[in-house]
Amino acid sequence: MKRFLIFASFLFIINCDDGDALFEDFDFDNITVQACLPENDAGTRNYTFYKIETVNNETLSIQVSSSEDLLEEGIYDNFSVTSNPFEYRKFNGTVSNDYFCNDVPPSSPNVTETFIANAGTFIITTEYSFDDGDGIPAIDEDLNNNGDLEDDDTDGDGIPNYRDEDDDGDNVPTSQEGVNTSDLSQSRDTDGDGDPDYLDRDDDDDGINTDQETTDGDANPANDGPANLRNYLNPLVSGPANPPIDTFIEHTYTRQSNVEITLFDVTLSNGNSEIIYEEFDFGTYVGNGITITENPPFN
Ligand SMILES: [Ca+2]
Ligand SMILES: [Ca+2]
Ligand SMILES: [Ca+2]
Ligand SMILES: [Ca+2]
Repeated sequence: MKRFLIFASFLFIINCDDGDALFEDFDFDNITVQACLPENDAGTRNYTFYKIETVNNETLSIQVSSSEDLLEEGIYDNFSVTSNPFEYRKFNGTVSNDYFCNDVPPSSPNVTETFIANAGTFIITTEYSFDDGDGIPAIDEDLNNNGDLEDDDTDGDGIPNYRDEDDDGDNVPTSQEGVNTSDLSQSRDTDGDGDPDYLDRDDDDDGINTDQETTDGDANPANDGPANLRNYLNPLVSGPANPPIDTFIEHTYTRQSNVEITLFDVTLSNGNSEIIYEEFDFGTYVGNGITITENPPFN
């Protein structure tokens, strides 16, 4: 039995017994993590997370059984590879993307080498990321620059700016308020008060908030007045809604789950040789975006 103790996630080993390359390179660092997800949303859920290295036809996979929804934000620990198989495989041909998610594995390509973990634990850390579709990177919606995205809520509607599609609550979406995404400081500022329109609830500074500059009874100020100069951008026209507008537009954003898998004290064995990792970063699975809709209370 030969043992290799590995401290990094990159490895090139020659098996001295027969001179063959044990692994072509075992470099999975920049390969996308894919997943077979459970269809049930209760009871035991079975996941397979995997990577396919297409140059040398190698795969890494880990099967996880959990009573919890691993796509929900949280830390899930105390997994053991003895009950959640972690495997390296080498094939004699191209491995298709649906190889792992089929109930019956395809007859080809054939597995030519397998290393199976016989010891080790892993932890799964799931974090959410959001996109409000306003074109502004989340980091640039951290207005007070304190590294906390949750405490920047310009309009006080309970939805922080980084996932608020209408940051100033004037019922004109941020994406339609002249944002210069390559240089935010050059974004449109109609009244020149230093607050860009997307963060200014009274865009023309006529004393009437933009959300109230609607004369046709709907909650959309962007269809009142001539097309080339809407009332909410014209300080000379202020026809406040009567009765006043008392609703915000419906807010939507997408949410993605980022599922990071880290293994510890892992021993991979093919029966003849063992490879030991103190820590192995499997990678992060990024789930499909889920659309979330909110109707924040008007203020
Ligand atoms: Ca908000
Ligand atoms: Ca926003
Ligand atoms: Ca505005
Ligand atoms: Ca106004």
